[in-house]
Amino acid sequence: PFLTSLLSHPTFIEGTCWTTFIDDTPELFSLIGGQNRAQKLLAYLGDVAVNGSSIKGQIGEPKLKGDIIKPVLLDSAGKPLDISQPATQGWKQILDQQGPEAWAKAIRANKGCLIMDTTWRDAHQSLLATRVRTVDFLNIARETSYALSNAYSLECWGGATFDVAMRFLYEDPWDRLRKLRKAVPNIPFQMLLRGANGVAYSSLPDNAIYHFCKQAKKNGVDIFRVFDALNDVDQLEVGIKAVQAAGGVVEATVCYSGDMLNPHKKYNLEYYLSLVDKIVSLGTHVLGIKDMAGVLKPQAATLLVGSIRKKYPDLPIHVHTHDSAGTGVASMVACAQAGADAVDAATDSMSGMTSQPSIGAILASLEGTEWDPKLNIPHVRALDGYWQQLRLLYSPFEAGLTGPDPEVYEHEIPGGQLTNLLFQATQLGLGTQWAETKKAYEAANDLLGDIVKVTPTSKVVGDLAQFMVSNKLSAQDVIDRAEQLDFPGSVLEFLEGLMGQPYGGFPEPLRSRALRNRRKLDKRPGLYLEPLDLAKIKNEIKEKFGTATETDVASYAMYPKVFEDYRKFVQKYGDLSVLPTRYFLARPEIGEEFHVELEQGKVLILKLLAIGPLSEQTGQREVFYEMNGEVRQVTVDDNK
Ligand code: 3PY
Ligand code: ZN
Repeated sequence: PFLTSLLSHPTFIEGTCWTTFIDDTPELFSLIGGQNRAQKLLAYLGDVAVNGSSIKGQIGEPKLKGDIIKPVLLDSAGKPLDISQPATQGWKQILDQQGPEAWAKAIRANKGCLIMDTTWRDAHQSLLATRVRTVDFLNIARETSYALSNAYSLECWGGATFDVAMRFLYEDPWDRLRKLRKAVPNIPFQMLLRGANGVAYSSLPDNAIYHFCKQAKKNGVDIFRVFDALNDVDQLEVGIKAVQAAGGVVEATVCYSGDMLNPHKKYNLEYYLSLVDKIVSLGTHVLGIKDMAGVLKPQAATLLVGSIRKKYPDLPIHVHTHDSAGTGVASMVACAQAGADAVDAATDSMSGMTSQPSIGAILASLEGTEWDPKLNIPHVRALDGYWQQLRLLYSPFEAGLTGPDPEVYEHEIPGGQLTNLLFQATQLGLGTQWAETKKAYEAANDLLGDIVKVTPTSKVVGDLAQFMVSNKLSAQDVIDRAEQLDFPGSVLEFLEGLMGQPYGGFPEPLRSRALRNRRKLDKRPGLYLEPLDLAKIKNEIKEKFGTATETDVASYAMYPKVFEDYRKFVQKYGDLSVLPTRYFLARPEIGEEFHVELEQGKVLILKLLAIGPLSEQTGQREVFYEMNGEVRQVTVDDNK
């Protein structure tokens, strides 16, 4: 019967699958570390069958059980569009042909307000714990290249996606970038770079940032949104210079915090305008405004963008927001009207709340006006048909947000962190914990001097808030007992100066009391860090794992331990990025058939046949899979 099902299978009939058994044709398999790739995959599948998924943060199984139905884009005559090849025309072509300066001029000269789509980066970082996998972007990449062909950019890399890919998804972020680049050659790719912190949580030696940006550009990133979590210009400068050296588009960014309209708040229009002056003098192609918490109210947006536009008529402006309070669409429309050249949005079913505002709502609001982003609305909607299903596929990572949170104007928690903290509070099962955490976050921010909060400084405030809640400490307790308290590491790093200098200085006496004998940096930390020996790192990786590329070196420089753990995982289970998400996260039903395309044209047809009884002696079980018609068996430790 196995053979019959194989022979009648459409991929077999079309000749796209392997027709010979794996053991007979080992040369067809990529050999990694001497082991058969298919056998490694089975080891993973067997483990999931016995023990369930071990992906951190996963609660339960995907709600989506059936196949994902891909949308069909129609042409103006209502016929399916030929998308056998990716689209070839977009802003990327102008960038490649004319270079960053001319491209920025063309963006500024463009009539209308363009859209950056964040679905592939910030939207899933903010809603689904950054867990969306490469295979699920690739499956919609070609349609995306058409539907968003006039987009300013696709944000698809950087931020938390870099370490989460390795840490929790067992994927190489560079491999993701290369594959996506190939699949979408026409839309500029954008990444989020945390200035002198790269994609890490505190500063790295400058040469690591330069090396990283060079590799990012080489492997497919076009536009680098560079920010510093304290708006520290010295820290920002490191990122800006590194992107300039790599030949990328610099989108140096002002992080918006507080409420500019409130005269009692720390960050006012004057503060932002003087920051913009400094950023412009460092040489940026585009000015980014990053409202990471979603606190930029429409009136503030009009004032801020309008004032910058007046002062810098030729400077392209690109605005980012989160929809946490529900004002995202109104704010982005206000930005467009005040002279922004591009604003951020996410596909409808991955938008709203802690994510970006809905692309459909923004398009509807601007349609037919002088700010029209000129995207094909039916195509954009069709894409969302895919993401509706994906949202259900990733349901195990939903944080359980139920609606907008106007309290964000007080606590100012960035979108991605809000979801995270809510998730953790819910996990603890304490009904009051969430409200308490938000209040503590506000108090912690005040204690630290009302700082700009975005990765990594938002983590500092979050860690201090959780520390206060779990130790039942008031703000006054923290100050009074600072010399005795065992503060979270991130708080001490911030106070030491390892994340740069906050506007208005460090809080005293808290800083001195908490640091005790630790040093106090008053200049950017990179000045105190020895350059990394990148050649030595490469050799070490090679010695340990057999191969080492420049992008491996860049990963190692950012996250040495995470990178090593990831490579060890791959040695054991192979590259799992090709495994469909449903089977990555949960075991199939007995007898359910599914396919894994190891490489183009190399398809494994798999079926879980049985899970054997627990051996009392070994604590193991045998798992039986049918693979391309042959029964295969793996022995798995039962960890339950
Ligand atoms: C990140 O740094 O990952 C962010 O998304 C900041 O907003
Ligand atoms: Zn964001």
